[in-house]
Amino acid sequence: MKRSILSTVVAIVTLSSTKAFVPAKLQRNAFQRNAATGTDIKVEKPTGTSFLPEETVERAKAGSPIEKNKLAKDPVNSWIDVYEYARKIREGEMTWEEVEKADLDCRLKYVGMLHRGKRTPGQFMMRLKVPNGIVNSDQMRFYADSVEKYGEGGVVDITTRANIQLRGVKIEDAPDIIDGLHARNQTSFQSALDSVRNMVGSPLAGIDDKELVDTRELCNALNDLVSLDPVTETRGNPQWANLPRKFNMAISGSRDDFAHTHINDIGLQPVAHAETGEMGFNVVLGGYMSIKRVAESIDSKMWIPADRNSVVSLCEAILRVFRDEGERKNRQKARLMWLVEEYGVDGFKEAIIKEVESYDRGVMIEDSQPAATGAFERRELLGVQPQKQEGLKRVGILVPTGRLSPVECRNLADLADKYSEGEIRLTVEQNVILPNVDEGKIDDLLAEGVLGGGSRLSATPGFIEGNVVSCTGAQFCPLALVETKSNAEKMAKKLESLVTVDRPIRIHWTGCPNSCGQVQAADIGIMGAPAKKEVDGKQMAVPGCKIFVGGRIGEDAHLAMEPIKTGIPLEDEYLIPELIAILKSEYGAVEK
Ligand code: SRM
Ligand code: SF4
Repeated sequence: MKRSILSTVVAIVTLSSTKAFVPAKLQRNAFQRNAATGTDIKVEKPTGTSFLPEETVERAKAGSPIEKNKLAKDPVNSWIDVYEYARKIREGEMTWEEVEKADLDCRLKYVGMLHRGKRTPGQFMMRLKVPNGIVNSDQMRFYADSVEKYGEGGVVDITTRANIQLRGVKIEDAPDIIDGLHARNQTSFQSALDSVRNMVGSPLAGIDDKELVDTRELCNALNDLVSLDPVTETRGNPQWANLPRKFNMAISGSRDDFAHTHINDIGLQPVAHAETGEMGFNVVLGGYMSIKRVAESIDSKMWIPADRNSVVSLCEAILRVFRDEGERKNRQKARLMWLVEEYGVDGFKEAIIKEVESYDRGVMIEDSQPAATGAFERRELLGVQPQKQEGLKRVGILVPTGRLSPVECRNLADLADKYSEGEIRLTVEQNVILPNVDEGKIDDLLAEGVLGGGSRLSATPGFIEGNVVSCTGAQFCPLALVETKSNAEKMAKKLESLVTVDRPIRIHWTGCPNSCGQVQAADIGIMGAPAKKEVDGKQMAVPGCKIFVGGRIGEDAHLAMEPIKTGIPLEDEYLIPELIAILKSEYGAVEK
């Protein structure tokens, strides 16, 4: 097993950092043009492929079309190409249609830019990295300023990985947005395609009276591991720029598991060591959702202490093995779970221990530890809730389906400046939390016009409306079978008016079987699917859905693998009665 040459450098960078929580260092632009040598990024950074062992490159050569694209021109080139394309388009030397097709559809994803060619030709979704889902008011206003010029399609989405996506972006504008993000300590680099995705942590980190681990520093450290070049200290880390597939990591900070560790490739679940009492993490592996397979994470039989060195080393080791040994031909079998199964859990554990030992950083991996027992109730994120700090509260605000207009972004930024020292936390439920609100100012906050009246944002939503999650759907996503966000928001309002429930009911929508909206984890999951209905005596194909019931999250997580209904037309007349019947039979709803 070959070790990458940068491992040692990364070790020095990660080990030398302080233990206290510090935000990732201010990032300089990854694109620093070398005046002497022109614009070839290869003189600035090695390629992603240069880190792969020969054997892996050979497999990639015979691999999927995406592997061949990555070999034909290394994805790290996109970090510079986007500037070149933008300049040429701005100067009238070319149009976006003339951008090399493999760049347009594939490599620009390494800048976080996904061409929405099917729905809005020439415009892109730009996905960011927001480690631990923490943003500030200045960043929120920057998002609004960046998309406003694109009119109706210029919106900002909070994603199911507590992340931000900017919509409508044109190539010629991308450099300014990327530079603006980097100046604000954020990036869009390595947020899509075969990259490590946004680091999910606890949205209550540092403010939680039941916290076991503060996930902020760990999420920042892992974000830096995968997307900060340890040599140039600029964004974009070639070492992890050619993975076999997407890779998800999540760190839970409490027994609530707000980070959803069970549906991530690596999930860290906080558990104290049974003998020493030291706080650490049980490591679960391989959770994912896709068209072909949906898998809950499995116990890796590993426990590590909850310190930065241990967490970074373990994740680096798993990533290294995954990068070099993962499947390169069949993308449906390339997620981590398949590699773990190939090794067997014990064999994989052995390989990871050996890899971590080779780093020589003094990290000890132990057997997984018994999880805490005793009653524990998963807590609420919406509304006014206690914090560990006396006199302060956290206030969870519903952002219906995670969609924010530029005006709503600015409204949130203003609220944050007024009540939470500019800080805004994003959740995987696509909502926000204002932390550290002075108890004495809660009434003022709740009385703010932007949280009431006709506003979409609310700190006191109903149990159904407040818990809707939705993927992007047909408005922008080329893979969608149906429209989701507008249907989800409308349908939740309707249900709220028709039934009473006595607890939050999580209804998730997803436009296709990729399940970005995580329908298998929902109380009720609605997945876009074909359906038929009778029109003038004839069966007509219409947009429809499958319905999943009974997914669970938290300590007792469980995925609902099979739909209980299929082929339901996505219209009130058909869907509402089905949902009301499920709400009544499974969740004790009473019709109004
Ligand atoms: Fe996803 C592909 C949107 C979370 C599983 N996902 C896509 C693409 C990129 C498809 C495309 O080319 O357009 C979608 C972009 C649409 C757009 O314009 O926004 C897309 N996924 C999303 C987001 C935005 C949904 C949302 O509205 O919140 C989420 C972005 C997260 C982020 O910030 O990085 C998103 N996607 C997820 C999740 C949930 C999670 O991570 O907890 C999953 C299931 C978990 C998983 O990955 O195992 C998920 N997305 C997929 C898959 C299936 C993966 C597989 O192994 O096959 C695809 C298709 C693929 O990768 O080939 C996909
Ligand atoms: Fe697009 Fe399907 Fe993901 Fe929804 S679930 S965002 S439709 S890929």
